[in-house]
Amino acid sequence: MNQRTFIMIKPDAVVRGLIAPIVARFEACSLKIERMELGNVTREQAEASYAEHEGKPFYTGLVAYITSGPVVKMVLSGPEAVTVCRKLMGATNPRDAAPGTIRGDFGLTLDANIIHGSDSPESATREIAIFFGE
Ligand code: D4T
Repeated sequence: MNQRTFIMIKPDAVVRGLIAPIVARFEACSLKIERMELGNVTREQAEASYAEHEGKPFYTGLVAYITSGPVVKMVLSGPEAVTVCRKLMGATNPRDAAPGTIRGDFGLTLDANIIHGSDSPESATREIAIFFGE
């Protein structure tokens, strides 16, 4: 089934000059780039997208980190795009992520784990609304 998903290349990856190699991974899998934009995440967007983590010990740091510098926001589409992108990204904690995945190859720590991708089609719809106003 054709799906859309929301992907964000996080501030640590942008600072380290990893935009091109990360985007290349998605293009290599024939995912279509529908939208792509470099910019900052506002505090309101960060709080809306991480609402499920509010109150957890890492929440404050998470919001501070995601608003700390430019990110690349993308909408990608293709067959089973949500699952395909999650597989390409690898496990949330880069230390658990398999070699060959984006986090496995480029990630260092859980609190700066390179990339975000929607975990379901419903999350994708919600996140695309938050970050692209669609
Ligand atoms: P995101 O949302 O960034 O794609 O990550 P995941 O969907 O893979 O994982 P998540 O929602 O469980 O975590 C969101 C974000 O919080 C950071 N984090 C997570 C952290 O700093 N400490 C923690 O203990 C956990 C569980 C990493 C990703």
